[in-house]
Amino acid sequence: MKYGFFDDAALEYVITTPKTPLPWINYLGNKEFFSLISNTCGGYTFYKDAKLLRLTRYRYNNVPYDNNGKYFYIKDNTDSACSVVWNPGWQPVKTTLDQYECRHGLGYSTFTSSKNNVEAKVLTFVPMNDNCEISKVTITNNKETAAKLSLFSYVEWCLWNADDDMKNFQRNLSTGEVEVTDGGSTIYHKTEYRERRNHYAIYSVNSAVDGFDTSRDAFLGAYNGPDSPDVVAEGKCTNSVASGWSPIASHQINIDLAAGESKTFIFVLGYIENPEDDKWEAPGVVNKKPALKMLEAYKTEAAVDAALVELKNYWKELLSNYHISSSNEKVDRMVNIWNQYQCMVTFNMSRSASYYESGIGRGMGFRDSCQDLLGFVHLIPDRARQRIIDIASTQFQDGSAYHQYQPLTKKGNSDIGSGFNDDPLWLIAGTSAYVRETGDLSILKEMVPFDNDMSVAKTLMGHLKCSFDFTATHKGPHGLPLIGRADWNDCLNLNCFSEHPGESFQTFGPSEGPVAESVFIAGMFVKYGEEYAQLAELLGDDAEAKRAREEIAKVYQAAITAGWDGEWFVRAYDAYSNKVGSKECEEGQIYIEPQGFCVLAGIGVKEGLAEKALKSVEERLDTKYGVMILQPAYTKYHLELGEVSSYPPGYKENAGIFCHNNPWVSIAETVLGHGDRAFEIYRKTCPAYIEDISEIHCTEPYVYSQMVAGRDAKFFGQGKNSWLTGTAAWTFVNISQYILGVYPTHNGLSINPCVPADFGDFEITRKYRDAVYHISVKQNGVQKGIKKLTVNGKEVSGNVIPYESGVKEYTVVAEMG
Ligand code: BGC
Ligand code: IFM
Repeated sequence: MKYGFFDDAALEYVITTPKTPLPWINYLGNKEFFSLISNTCGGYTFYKDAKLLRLTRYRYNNVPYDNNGKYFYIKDNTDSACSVVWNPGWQPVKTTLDQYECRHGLGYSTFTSSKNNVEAKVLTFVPMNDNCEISKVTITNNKETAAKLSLFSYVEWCLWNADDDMKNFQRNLSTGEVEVTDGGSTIYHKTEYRERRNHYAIYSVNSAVDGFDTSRDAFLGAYNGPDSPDVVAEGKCTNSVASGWSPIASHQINIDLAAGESKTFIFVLGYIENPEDDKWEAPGVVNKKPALKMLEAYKTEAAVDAALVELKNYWKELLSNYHISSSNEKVDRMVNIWNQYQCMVTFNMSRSASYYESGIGRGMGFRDSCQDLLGFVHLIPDRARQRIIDIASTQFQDGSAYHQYQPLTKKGNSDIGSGFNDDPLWLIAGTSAYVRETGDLSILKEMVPFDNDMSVAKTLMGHLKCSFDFTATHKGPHGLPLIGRADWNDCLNLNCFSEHPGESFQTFGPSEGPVAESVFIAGMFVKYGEEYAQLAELLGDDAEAKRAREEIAKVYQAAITAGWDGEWFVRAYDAYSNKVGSKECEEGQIYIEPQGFCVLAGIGVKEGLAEKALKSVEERLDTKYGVMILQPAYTKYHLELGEVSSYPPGYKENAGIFCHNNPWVSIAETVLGHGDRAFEIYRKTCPAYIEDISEIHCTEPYVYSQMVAGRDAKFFGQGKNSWLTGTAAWTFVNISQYILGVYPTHNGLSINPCVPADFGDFEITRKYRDAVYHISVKQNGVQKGIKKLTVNGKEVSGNVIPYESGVKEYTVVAEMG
């Protein structure tokens, strides 16, 4: 069952009922000011950092799930006998609407609804160049007679630090301050201004108002929620000026409309950082000059419309960096629009703010953001460059790293600390992708601090060496990399030995520390170690490249011996040196991660192990909704394995379908030339392909979710944690670089598709460095292999289009065969 449809021409997903199985959200904002908005107008807003600079409040994990937003209420007083209150997004009043449509576009959302022949259109977006969210609200009277209406706006301020707002609200109940000007048209949220932080927020409308409210209790009534505000029921605001408690901003505008008449209002919710240090207009009165400048810019419909055009053009230009035209509508839709869009959202959010991540827990993940880079580096290489430097700045001198950092401060989060032993290698992955994309070797020579301390800086290449050496020097008894607290699988906590009552770790392993080892990190080391060696060569350091390859060879050997279980790769060795993910185990005999990652790294291909490993995946882990992370699911808690066994079977890391590592297996299949199978794996988790089962999948049909419940779960096929997942980047890498086969190398684009036999011919336009490539692939019913490659009319040998500086257009014809 579907709850909407894709409008590809408009680059939008159209939701036709507010009652989707879960909130279906969109993200507004491209630079520093962001909002989340659901299909019922729920969501919240922040500047740069969802924890530290939150403008509006949200109540997570509440009932209903999607429960506080930036709402507009329409009260129809035309006929007192049937006076009705409704919202264009249906929530929070939930009056049944005569018409409802929500369109989520790229960085904007629109709502078109009507009730009793009154229509409301709300367009909401964050413009490219200002820290504000604009809502353009148009009300039309489609009745045959005049209409008498009142429009109320509503936002609830969060008093900036969302963590404090939840945990130390006794303080907040006294700190909230507002200021109201222009008869109520502009409301200032100036809490904290007093503390010389020099920032404030505004909510303003470009028209005279009939009143306002800034006290939540006055607006809602002390015993009501946003679904039944007293003020709206009464039709009369109270002009309340909040002092402490819970400040809000609400405007009342009474609107008389003749039959057929429309009126438009522009609301601006903005963030201001006063450039003139702590300038008060008068004691306690905010300096409003910057706010007024912002409001002036969006006063007219023409200005708002122009800002929307600018936003749409930005996205069109961005997405034109990789464009496919094939006979497969769903692939085109995901590649050209939604997958790349989701990659950009993960660039902005990492794992911080979604409807499932509160914005106060996780910030920017070291591992996560490095992987996200793989999906957006071709879109915004300059910003990717800065991101790499920011991430590397949170690394420690021994190569390990803070697992997360805060977007506002860019400092490592010491509550979470370090110890995830895959982290260092992801820095190589991200940097190598950037250098392959741009050819910019200068980044490798940039001086980058350790733990943000410039007195201990090294070049970025020096950081990568620390990353490489961290793994090379942290190996266990089988010659495999130590796992530390966990590797990519956060829940595989194999060093839980100290919790064994009466058992000493020393009984089992070397006295200096834990011995749990990861075959997955071995796969990473082989893959990204080689990428490190290539970077060393590019810098002319052949000796370092040679040394690196010697180290890689040792780990390769360990992976195909101690890391091989007979039919598939072992997942790990626990702290007692017992195998994890082996036929010897009672539960959790096979894990997906080492199968995908080792094979994509090329491990076991020439030895014939890779084929076997992927066959085992197909036989043991595959389902109609994707490949599960492990089987058989853990049915009981294993202290020696940790959190992985804490989930009920079929959920999350315990045998869920973790969408993130499905592309690893798909890529691995392309390494072996299996186009049909690679695409089958791609298709099973691809949102556009599962739109039809939205009632089962539940999450948004235009983006990937972190996890789909596995076969053992009660709700097999149900998605969870949509949007902020490395799945976005990895699937884009998979489809664009491996299945469609346009892969950036250091020397130029390589063309080597691996597609299903019946995929058909296709064309790709790809911007790369300063040129545009028009690539036409004649598939000839073949899954993999190029028999002829012609570039600008000349045949070239091999797969790589030699990059020639100065050539701006390349016309490429690739004949498979
Ligand atoms: C996993 C969660 C887990 C958490 C632990 C996350 O990455 O997805 O399931 O609870 O890590 O830190
Ligand atoms: O690898 C992690 C990621 O960093 C956060 N989400 C879950 C993944 C698997 O545990």
